[in-house]
Amino acid sequence: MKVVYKRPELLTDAHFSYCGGCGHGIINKLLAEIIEEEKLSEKAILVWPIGCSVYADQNFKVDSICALHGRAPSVGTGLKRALPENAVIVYQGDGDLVSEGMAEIMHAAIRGEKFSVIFVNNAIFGMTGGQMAPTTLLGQETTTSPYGRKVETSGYPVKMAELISNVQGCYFSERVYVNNPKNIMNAKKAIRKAIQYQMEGKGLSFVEVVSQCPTGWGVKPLDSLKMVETEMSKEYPLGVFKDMGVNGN
Ligand SMILES: Cc1ncc(C[n+]2csc(CCOP(=O)(O)OP(=O)(O)O)c2C)c(N)n1
Ligand code: SF4
Repeated sequence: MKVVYKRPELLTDAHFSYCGGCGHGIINKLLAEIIEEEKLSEKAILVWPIGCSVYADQNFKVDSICALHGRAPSVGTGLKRALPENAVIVYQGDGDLVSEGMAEIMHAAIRGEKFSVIFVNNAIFGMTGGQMAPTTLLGQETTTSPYGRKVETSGYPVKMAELISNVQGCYFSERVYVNNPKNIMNAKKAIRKAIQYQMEGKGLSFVEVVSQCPTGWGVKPLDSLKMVETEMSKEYPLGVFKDMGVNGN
């Protein structure tokens, strides 16, 4: 019988600790597939954040390290500078990257550090109980914005993929979704490209993955998939915001 799908060998037998319907599990699986297909199993070093994905190091049979909240880009910087032949992949949630660690990621881009970032934007602090993040949508109800996020008190949602694309040291920035098969395939292409650019010695490569968090959003998993199109896409459109490999912009 022809095998059309199998679990990536790079994944352990450990069960993912994510809630049912969470986007993190899909992104983890894509990452495992790409590392395997690009034959980087011996070279990949994953830098995990603080957040729901913190236990993912139990899922991957590759070298990894967990950084303090928001500090993954600084850990990635040290690793990549010390081990330039390795593939350093920094994985961060939106609370971690935008709230706690905005300075770290921006300065890593400003310095043109040569690692890849997978930025998982679910518009909420997932692990700690669904509090408002800098990426929370206007009007979105969270445990710390029970009447909806307001501009007057909390400002505007941060569009990281656009913002970082304006930094000279950023080589590649794209936003993708993981809410249906077509978008998942495109997400895989973007993450693969980011890692390939790193292996070619280019500057920072950044992929923002808009990810469903049914638990934090207080909806059923299927409805969370729809909300990516109906709610998240208005603030966070799909797009390639910078690709120096294609047009040098
Ligand atoms: C310095 C510091 N501040 C706060 C916390 C508490 N904390 C742990 S996880 C987390 C939220 C993570 O949210 P996000 O990065 O969006 O990831 P998600 O859980 O949604 O995947 C917070 C605030 C911490 N561990 N360290
Ligand atoms: S709280 Fe949200 S981000 Fe965390 S595992 Fe559950 S669905 Fe995923």
